[in-house]
Amino acid sequence: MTAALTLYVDRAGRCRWVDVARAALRAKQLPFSERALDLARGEQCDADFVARSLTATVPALEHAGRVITESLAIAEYLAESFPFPAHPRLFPADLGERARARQLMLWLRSAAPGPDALLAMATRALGDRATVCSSWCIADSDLALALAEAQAAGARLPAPLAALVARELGGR
Ligand SMILES: N[C@@H](CCC(=O)N[C@@H](CS)C(=O)NCC(=O)O)C(=O)O
Repeated sequence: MTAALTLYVDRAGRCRWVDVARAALRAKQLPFSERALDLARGEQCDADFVARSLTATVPALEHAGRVITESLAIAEYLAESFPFPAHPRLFPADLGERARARQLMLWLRSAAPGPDALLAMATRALGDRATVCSSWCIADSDLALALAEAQAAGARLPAPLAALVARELGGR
């Protein structure tokens, strides 16, 4: 039997990184429960959560006695713990494409790009495709969530980028 998966989320539902972790769990078709922390009230600073999470941030994934934070680390943990073919892939099988997905996800986190840089990179990343790599991977959800945030802040998305957002987040 699979150990329970618990995702710690922000109660306000405003954390894009939580959305990435949730998208990864859903893409892997794994049952999971959520525990909401009220960040405004500092529940992430609870001593037990700090000790177990190390970073005192959400998302945090609890599984088999481990607590993993950082949405990219959570996606990689899920990819390795629940591998293809028993579970759908989160990252491409091809080495170069896998590096491309990680490259894009790391850039979104480290560069924290403004709207102009984000839209320009996203346009280059898609080229004439609908996805960042040759088929869907978690970087598509990650990019769509970044674009949706920019759109909500007033950015106008070119049609291919709007289509990515609609496809990835349409059901929300
Ligand atoms: N790079 C992290 C970012 C996580 C993060 O910044 N989480 C915020 C909420 S969106 C948080 O937990 N903040 C709590 C705090 O700053 O005290 C990831 O990808 O998961």
